[in-house]
Amino acid sequence: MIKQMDYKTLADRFWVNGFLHIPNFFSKDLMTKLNRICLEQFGMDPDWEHTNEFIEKSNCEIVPWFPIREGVREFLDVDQDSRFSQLTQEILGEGWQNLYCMSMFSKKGTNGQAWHQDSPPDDAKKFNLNRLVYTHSITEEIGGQVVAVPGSHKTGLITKGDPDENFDNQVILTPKQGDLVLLHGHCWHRVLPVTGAYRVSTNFRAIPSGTPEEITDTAIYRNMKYYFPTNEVIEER
Ligand SMILES: O=C(O)CCC(=O)C(=O)O
Ligand SMILES: [Fe+2]
Repeated sequence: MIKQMDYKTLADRFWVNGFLHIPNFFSKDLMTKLNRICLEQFGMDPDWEHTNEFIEKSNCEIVPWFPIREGVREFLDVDQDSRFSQLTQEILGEGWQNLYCMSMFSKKGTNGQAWHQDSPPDDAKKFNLNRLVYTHSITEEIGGQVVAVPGSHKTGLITKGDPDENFDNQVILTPKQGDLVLLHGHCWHRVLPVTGAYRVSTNFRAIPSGTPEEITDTAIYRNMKYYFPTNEVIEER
């Protein structure tokens, strides 16, 4: 059980770095159940949903699925977990909202995702919070580690440059089954290539009060801005 004071400490740590990795937040039983549901949905070789242009430019080779939208109630056990909500409230404040729950599948031999921000950092108060739940362990063999730059949620637009550059101050996270990773949408982040059989992560995205629901329609990469509703590169960088 996390104590009230601990939520405050965790939220403070989140706000310093723009991300926070909490081991063993959810039970292995629940995670194993959700992972099985994801694998039943995706299989091992799902079709791409994105355009070739997007995949080439963003190195983003994931297939998304929205289980709660599809009525898969098992995912509500995460969504409605009171510790999960309390921690979110401590980070985002009164009036925060769920945005959507998105599971992401990557096949063996895919590139992961290049450096990006999930939403435009024009206004520091308007952003998405990624609440990433790992239903299976990420390991060295599987690949797909999450990489983030501490403090980059406070520095505005991600710099132009090599989509997969190694930064001296980057931090590599290797979440295990049941771990929770909280990641500010303006914090620079990427996912390393997937070398094992497959990789699944599930993002329970949330927004603070005053943030429009369309905030994640536009994502920023080091080489482009991309607009998902029309699958268009809206700016080359
Ligand atoms: O799958 C992950 O670990 C991170 C994916 C990501 O970049 C995101 O959900 O915004
Ligand atoms: Fe992201």
